[in-house]
Amino acid sequence: MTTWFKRLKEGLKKTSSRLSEGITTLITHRKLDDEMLEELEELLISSDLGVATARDLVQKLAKKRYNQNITPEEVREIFAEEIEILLNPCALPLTPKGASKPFVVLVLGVNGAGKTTTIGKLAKQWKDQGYQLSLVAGDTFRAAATEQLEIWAKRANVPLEVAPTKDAAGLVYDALQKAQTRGDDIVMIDTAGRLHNKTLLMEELKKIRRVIQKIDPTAPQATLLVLDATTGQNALTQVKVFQEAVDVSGLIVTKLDGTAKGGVLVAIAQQTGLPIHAIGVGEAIEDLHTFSAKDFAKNLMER
Ligand SMILES: Nc1nc2c(ncn2[C@@H]2O[C@H](COP(=O)(O)OP(=O)(O)O)[C@@H](O)[C@H]2O)c(=O)[nH]1
Ligand SMILES: [Mg+2]
Repeated sequence: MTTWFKRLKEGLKKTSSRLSEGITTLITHRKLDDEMLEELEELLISSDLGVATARDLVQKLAKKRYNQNITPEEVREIFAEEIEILLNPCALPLTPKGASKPFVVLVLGVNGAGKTTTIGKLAKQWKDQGYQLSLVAGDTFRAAATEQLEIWAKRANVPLEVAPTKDAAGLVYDALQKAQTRGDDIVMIDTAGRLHNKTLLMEELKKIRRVIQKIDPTAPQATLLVLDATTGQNALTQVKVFQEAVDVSGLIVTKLDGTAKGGVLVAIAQQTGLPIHAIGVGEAIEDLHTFSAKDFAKNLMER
C-alpha cells in the first residue's frame, strides 16, 4: 500500500466506519427490501452525501439486487462502484502548465477553510517537482496570515511577496510583474476570506482578478476554491457564493480527516460538476494529494 493510500484510508476512517457500521446494522441477512433501502438512504443522507445522491445510489443498488439476499460487504462494494462512477468526471488533476508564464493560481475560500495551508503544501510539492514558483500573501486582513504563509514559503524555499499596506490588488500587480521578470512558472495567490462581509470580499476578489488580467488577459489560469469538509452541506452554499463573484475553475476539499461528513465530497461533485483537483486529510505536506475517484470511493466504503 502506498503512503498516500494509507493516509487516505486513515483520514476517511471517521466517515467510513460510520457508514460501514450503519450498513452492517441495517443488512442482517435478509432479502433487500423497501425498508432496508429506505434506511440505507437515510444513512447516506446523514453522512452528508446529499438527498439526490443518496436516492440515486439506493436506486442503483435496488436495480442490481432487489429482493435478493445481500451481505453488508456486497452493499459497500456496490456503493463504492457507483460512487466511483459518479466521481470520475470530477477527478481532474491540476497541471500547472499553460501557454503563457507564469501559471497564475488564485486561491479562494472562507476563513479557516485551509487556503494558506493548501498553498504551502502545493508550493512544496510543485517546487520538489522542479517548478520555479512564488507566493503572494494576498490575505492582507489577518496579520497572522502573512506569518503563516512565510513559514510555508521558507519550508518550500520559494519567494513570498508581502504587502506593506492592506491593498491586496496592488500587491498582486507588483508580485505578478516581478514573477514575469524572474520567469516564474507558477504564482500562487492567497486571499482573504471574510465571508461575514460578503459584498466587500466579493468586490475585492473581482478587483484582484481585474488586476491579474491587466498583466495577463488569460490569467488566472486556475481559480481554486478551498472547501472545509467539516462544514458539511454548507460547503455547497459557499460554492454558489464564490461562483457569483468569480469563475471558480476547480475545488480542493480539505479536512476530510476531521469529520464523519466526508460524504459531502460526493454531494459537492454531483451538484457542482466542478473538477476536484486535490483533497486534504491532515496537516502535513503529504496529506494533500491529487484526487482519485477510485481511491476515494473505495476508502469511503472501507470497513
Ligand atoms: N485536519 C486537517 N486540518 C487541516 C487540513 N487543511 C488545513 N487544516 C488546518 O486548518 C486550519 C486552518 O487552515 P488555514 O490554511 O489557516 O485556513 P485559511 O484561513 O483558509 O487560510 C489550520 O490549522 C490548518 O492546519 C486538513 O486537510 N486536515
Ligand atoms: Mg489563510
